[in-house]
Amino acid sequence: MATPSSQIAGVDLDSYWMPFTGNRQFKTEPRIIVGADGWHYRSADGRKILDGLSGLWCCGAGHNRAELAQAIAAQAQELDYAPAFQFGHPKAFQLAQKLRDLTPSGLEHVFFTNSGSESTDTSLKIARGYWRQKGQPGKTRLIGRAKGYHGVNFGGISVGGIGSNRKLFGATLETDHLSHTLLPENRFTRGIPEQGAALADELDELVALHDASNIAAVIVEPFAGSGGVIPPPRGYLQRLRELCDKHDILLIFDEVITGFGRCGATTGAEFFGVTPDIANFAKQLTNGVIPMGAVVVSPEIYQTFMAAGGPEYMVEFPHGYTYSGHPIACAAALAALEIFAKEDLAGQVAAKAGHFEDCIHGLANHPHVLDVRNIGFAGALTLAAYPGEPARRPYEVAMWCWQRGLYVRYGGDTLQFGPAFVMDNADVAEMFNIVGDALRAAA
Ligand code: PXG
Ligand code: PLP
Repeated sequence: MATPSSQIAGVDLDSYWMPFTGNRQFKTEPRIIVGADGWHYRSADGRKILDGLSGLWCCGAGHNRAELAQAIAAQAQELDYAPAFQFGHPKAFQLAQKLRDLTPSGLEHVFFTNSGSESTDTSLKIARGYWRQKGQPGKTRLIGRAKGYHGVNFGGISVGGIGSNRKLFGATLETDHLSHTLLPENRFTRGIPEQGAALADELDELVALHDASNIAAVIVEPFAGSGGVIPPPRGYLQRLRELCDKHDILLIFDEVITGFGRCGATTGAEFFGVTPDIANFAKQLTNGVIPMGAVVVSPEIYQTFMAAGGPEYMVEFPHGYTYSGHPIACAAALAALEIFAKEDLAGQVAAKAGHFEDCIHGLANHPHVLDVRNIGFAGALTLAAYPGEPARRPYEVAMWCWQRGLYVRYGGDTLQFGPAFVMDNADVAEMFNIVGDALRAAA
C-alpha cells in the first residue's frame, strides 16, 4: 500500500524513513522544525514553540549557542578529521582529562563513542572483556532492569527492558532483568520515593539462579528516563552497589540522560552518592550539537586490559569507531562543558527543581493523570489509557500541545518533560499550564 505522502517546499517526504516515528501519520501531518534559539523552536509554519525536552534530553544549555558554533567552525578549519586508530589529536586527550575531572573519583579512563547506543554496547563489551582478561571467561551474563532504555543496538536492546523495542528482532544476548521500581504505593511522590529499595535484592536471586561466576555486569540508569522518568527508591542504588561488590559483578550506570546536570548535580553518580565501575554518557556531552558519547571506567578495568595486552605494540581492546573522539565532536564537547561549568548549569537545575516540582505536581488532579514523578529537571505524567490503547492518549495530548506552541515527549503511557537547564521559572510554569489545558481539552 502506498504511504500517504505530502511535500514540504517541493520535497517529497517519502524518501526519509524517520527514526522512532509514526511515519504514516507524520507524512500526512508533518511537524517541521526550521530554527531554534534559547529554549524555543521555530516551526515551518512560523510559530514559536517552547522546547519541553531540550531537543531529546540533550540541549540543556539552550539552542544555537554561539560558543559552540565558533568552536566547531574553528576546529573544522584547523583539523577536520584525524584517524582514530593508532594516532591521536590533542583535544581528545584534553576532553578525556576533563571527563575524568567531572566524574567521581574512581572513574578515570575514557573511551569515546558517537551515541548513547554505542556507549551501551561498548560498556557491555568492556565488562565481558574485563572478566576474560581476569581469567574468568564464564562471566558473560548481563543484567538490566525492566523499563530500562539503553539505546537500540543489539547489546542495548538485550539489557533494555522495553519490550516494544525488542520483540521484532529475534534472539538477543543472554540477559536477565531486575524488576522496575515503579510501585503503586509511590504514586504522586515528589522526588525520590521512600519505598522499594529492597527490589535491588533481586540481584541475590539472580546470583542464586546463575551463580556469580556467570554474571559480568548489571546496567541501570540512575533514574529510568525513556521508560517514564522513574527515580530510584531511596537507598536502592547503594544496595545495588553493595550487592555487586559482594558478588564481584561490575556495576554500569547509563548516564546518557543524567550525565551533566539533569538531576541538579554533574552526574547521577554524584547526585546519588554511588560510584559505578563504568559510566556511559552521550547527549549533553556536546549539548546535542554534534553526536558524541563516552564510556568512563575505573583504573582497575583499564589497568587489567593494559596488563593483559601482550607486546606493547598490540591492541589491548579490539573495539572503536571511525569517529571515536572526532576532533569536531571533541571541540564541541570542550566548549559545551565550559558553558556547563561557567554557567553552573547543574546548580541552576538544583535551584529551580523545586519550582519545576511544584508545577508538575500541580497537574495531579487533572483529568486522566494516574501518576506524577519528578527529579531535577525531569518529570513525567502517567495517563489513563483508552481501552486497549495505552499509547494513544499521550500522543493526542502531545499533538494538542504542539498546536498550542509546546513540544513535549510522549512514550508508552507517559508524557515526559526535560526542559533546558537555562529555562526560566515563568516558562516552566507556562509549559505545565499548556499541558493542563491539553488534559482538560482531552477530557
Ligand atoms: N541510554 C540511555 C539511558 C538513553 O536515555 C540511550 C542510551 C541511547 O542513546 P542514543 O544517542 O543512541 O539515542 C538513551 C537515549 C526520550 C528519548 O524521549 C530518550 C532517548 C533517546 C531519544 C528519546 O525519552 N535516550
Ligand atoms: N562497515 C564497513 C564496511 C566499514 O568499513 C566500517 C568502518 O570502517 C564500518 C562498517 C564501521 O563504521 P564505524 O567505524 O563508523 O562504526
